[in-house]
Amino acid sequence: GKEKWPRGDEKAWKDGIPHLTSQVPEITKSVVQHVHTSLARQAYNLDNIGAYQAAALSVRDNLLVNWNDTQLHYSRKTPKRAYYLSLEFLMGRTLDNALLNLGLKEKYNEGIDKLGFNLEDLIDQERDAGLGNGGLGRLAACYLDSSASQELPVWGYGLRYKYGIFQQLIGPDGSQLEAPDPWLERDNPWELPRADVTYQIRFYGHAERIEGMKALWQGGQEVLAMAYDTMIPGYDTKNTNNLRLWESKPQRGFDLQSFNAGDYERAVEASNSAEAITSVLYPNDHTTFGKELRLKQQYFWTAASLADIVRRFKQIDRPISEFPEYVAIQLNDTHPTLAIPELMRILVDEEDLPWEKAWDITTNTFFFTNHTVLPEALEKWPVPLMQNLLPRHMQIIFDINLIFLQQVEKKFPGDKDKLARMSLIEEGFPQNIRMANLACIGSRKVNGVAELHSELVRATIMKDFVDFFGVSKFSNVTNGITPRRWLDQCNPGLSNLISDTLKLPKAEFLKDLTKLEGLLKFVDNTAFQKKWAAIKQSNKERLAHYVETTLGLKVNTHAMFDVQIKRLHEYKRQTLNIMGVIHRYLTIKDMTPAERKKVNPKVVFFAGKAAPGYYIAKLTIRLIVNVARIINNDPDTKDLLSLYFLPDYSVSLAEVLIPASDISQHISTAGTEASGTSNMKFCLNGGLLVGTVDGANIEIAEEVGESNVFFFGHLTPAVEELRYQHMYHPVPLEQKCPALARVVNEVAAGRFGDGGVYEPLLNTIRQNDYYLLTEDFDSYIQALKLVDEAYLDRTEWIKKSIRTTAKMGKFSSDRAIQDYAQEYWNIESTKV
Ligand code: 4GP
Repeated sequence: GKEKWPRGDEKAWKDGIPHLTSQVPEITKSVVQHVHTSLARQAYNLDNIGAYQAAALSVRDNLLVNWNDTQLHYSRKTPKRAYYLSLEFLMGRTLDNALLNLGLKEKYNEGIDKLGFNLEDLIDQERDAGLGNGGLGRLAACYLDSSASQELPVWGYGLRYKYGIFQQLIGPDGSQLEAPDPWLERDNPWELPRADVTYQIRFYGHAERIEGMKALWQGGQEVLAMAYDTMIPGYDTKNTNNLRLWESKPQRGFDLQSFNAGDYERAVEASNSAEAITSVLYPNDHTTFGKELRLKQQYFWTAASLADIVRRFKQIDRPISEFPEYVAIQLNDTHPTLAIPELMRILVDEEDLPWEKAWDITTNTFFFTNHTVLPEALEKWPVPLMQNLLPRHMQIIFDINLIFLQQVEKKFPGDKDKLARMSLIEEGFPQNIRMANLACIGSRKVNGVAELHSELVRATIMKDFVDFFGVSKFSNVTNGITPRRWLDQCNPGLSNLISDTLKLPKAEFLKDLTKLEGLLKFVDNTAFQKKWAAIKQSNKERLAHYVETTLGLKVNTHAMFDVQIKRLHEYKRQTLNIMGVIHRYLTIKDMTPAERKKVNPKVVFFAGKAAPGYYIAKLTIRLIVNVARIINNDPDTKDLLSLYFLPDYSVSLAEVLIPASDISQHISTAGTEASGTSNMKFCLNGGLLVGTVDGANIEIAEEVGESNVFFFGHLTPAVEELRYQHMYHPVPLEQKCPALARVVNEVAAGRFGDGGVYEPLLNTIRQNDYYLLTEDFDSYIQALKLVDEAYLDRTEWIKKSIRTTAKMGKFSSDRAIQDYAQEYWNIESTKV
């Protein structure tokens, strides 16, 4: 039926609604207006930063038109919605991506040009939104892009950290130094503060049982959560979703009572502690810390998000029992697991539901993704800490556990060990809460992020739960990446060439990446090969230009570019790579001039941050930087081998590095890298993969064919036995792997500066060798030799490169999100 106009003169309202500014004169007008009004400046005193801000505000107006329509559409249609809860969203820059998704890049280019600025320069003014550590956070960002692009009603929920991932500097001795990342220092045009969307979040206090399973939680401290919304535009659609980030604030700015009592300092302190909750992103990945502030972050965020989700559900006026028919919540790792007891608290204590009914709703609402099987990453919280900070949740967790263990006992009578392993509580001093166990039993489905990883999840950390629940609860969704950012935006030359060659508008393959297969027909076309190679070359030059302007170093763009970029971690084995570089250096040094003439010149790039407290990882950076200093200045070798550590790795830097690679390295010890996503990005951009048989490398090889990847190293099933051997039957390094021994000895002897400094790092190889460098080094060197040989036949190489790109369709995050939408969330797209 016809809806009633809500208030006032309908025409006055309708006339005032902004529309898209899609023509150049409108665009220039809107930018100029923002210069004058929002920035209070004029043409006379406008620099690139100001021009960026005005352009961003103008683009934001466009996003808002779509965003408003989308939100209205969703509230009218009331489709089932999915919510992606993630402590990290590593978004990178927004302006370029927004223009691309809106289809307005060319028009803005023209408009900005007319105003005497250059759009690419303005794009470079933007600071990355670095609200994440690595893979897990960037995956969340890709999933938001894919959800919006496929017109799926999905919102993200996270925290608005005042300081994102730290800035990495390299000190005079080559070590990593950390500086804060004040990314909000300038105004952030992409966020909408919503002072009207706030919730009170309680900490501490006491919980009293009232009747049955119900309790009353009172007292303690209350903190305010305020929403900031970020628009997530879909590509080639009006649908524009939302990412809602919470900021913590003191209840009333000041504790009025202490303030009036003259205790000014205490009042300020209270406000400090409330604000501290969302002040910094924890810079560790793959480890847990047990810090109270981190637990506060987790509860603050899940409680605010759930309050918001429940409020939205209530607007549609359906009985609470239908909650799972309207709401699906994806838990991105165990960080948001407190959402499970929090929903129980809401349902039992506030909605008055019986426990069983509440548990039924809860376990039909949540879905849980695991991102790593590394034991040090399995989240545990001390019971006393939880008891003190969240007394009611501790009760609920104990209750869930009691009921659950009774069921386990019924199914496996007398199996005390099983009971102990499956319990939510790990015995000890203190006792700990096992968050992965809680996430598993509170969720409808559990998934890993690549085939091998999901198998390992079933076979190791979730084994008992597979026995109990049956295997169908545990499945796989292989990760994906958005082709909008990771092809079209970072590599426009390649995207244009593909479009011209396939005679398809870009939207065709950017929305259905399997269309890239059409390129296979052109593999043998020499004209096409030439164009393909020319684009790679210009991307190498773009990277060289970046290195020259930031580090003042000249890069040989005629060499092969070999790239490893990711968080520094022992399991990712950057150490294997740097040892390989040193090996290559020593080998070239040993050669006669005639032999050297045959060497394939190579440039090796590293980038990545180490957790500030991760000593061995930081030492690896220091070694890389100091090796670079020696070999880049050695006249015998410098034309044949050079090495760069690019500081302060970020999404934006990845966008320059990835399209420039000839090969990239993904060389984790088999069974340790859950998936990897940069492997997909490199291959999509025609870089070949050097890697171990691990994570998504395996599925990439399945798609592109093993002849187009360079695999090496032991396989997962061998790893455990090898580690056992290293523990109990150690063989000296000299015997085990003479080639690596030589490299280690050169480092220890001080060839790259004070060798003593690196002893702790070298000892990880000489002793235990948990990550099995000595086992894989020879086959690694062999693989790199095959790379050199293959590179000699440039035409064959280009063909490999084309074939690789052509077969990357599977790795679009659109495919991954469709999997989640259909197999997990049961949501449908709804076009605005
Ligand atoms: C990462 C995994 O290490 C990586 O293999 C995977 O591609 C990524 O998640 C996305 O699923 N894990 C983390 C983490 O970033 O903190 O556990």
